[in-house]
Amino acid sequence: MRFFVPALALAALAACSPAPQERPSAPPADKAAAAPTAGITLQNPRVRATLGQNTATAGYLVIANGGASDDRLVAAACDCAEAVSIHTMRHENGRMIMAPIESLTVPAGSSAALDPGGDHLMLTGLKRPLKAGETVSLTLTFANAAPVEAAFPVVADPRTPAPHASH
Ligand SMILES: [Cu+2]
Repeated sequence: MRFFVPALALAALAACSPAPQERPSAPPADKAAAAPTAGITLQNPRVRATLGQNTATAGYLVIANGGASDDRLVAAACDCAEAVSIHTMRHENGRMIMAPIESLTVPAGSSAALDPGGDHLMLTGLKRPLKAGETVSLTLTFANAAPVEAAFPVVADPRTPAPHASH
């Protein structure tokens, strides 16, 4: 008889398990109310210092979207470069290659991370070498949010520090 008890308990758990997945949508009212003022914020912006005579380099950052609806990064510009485009990395013939993309989605209440080896800003036609220690100003344009201008420090190594290194 006692063997039936765990079996019944399991059955009850199985019956209950779909419930948590059925209550996703409606965000709490206070969160929705706070959303319009949150908007887009840029975190950890940085640009890789140029090597030698290179006239191209890459920029990285985290774009956070505190708003209630998805947004998209659609363009970027820098006085230091002739063009700034949005690149992603994709597999092609077994290799990772850079490829331009029209826009980058920044999900509502979440963020898009541009990191070495992944999505990045591609600065081309640099008007001068970029040295570690200086900063350049980039303007990011979004589908919905107002343009955001930010200072991007130039760094020799733009890789994000491992989580344990920041403690
Ligand atoms: Cu690129």
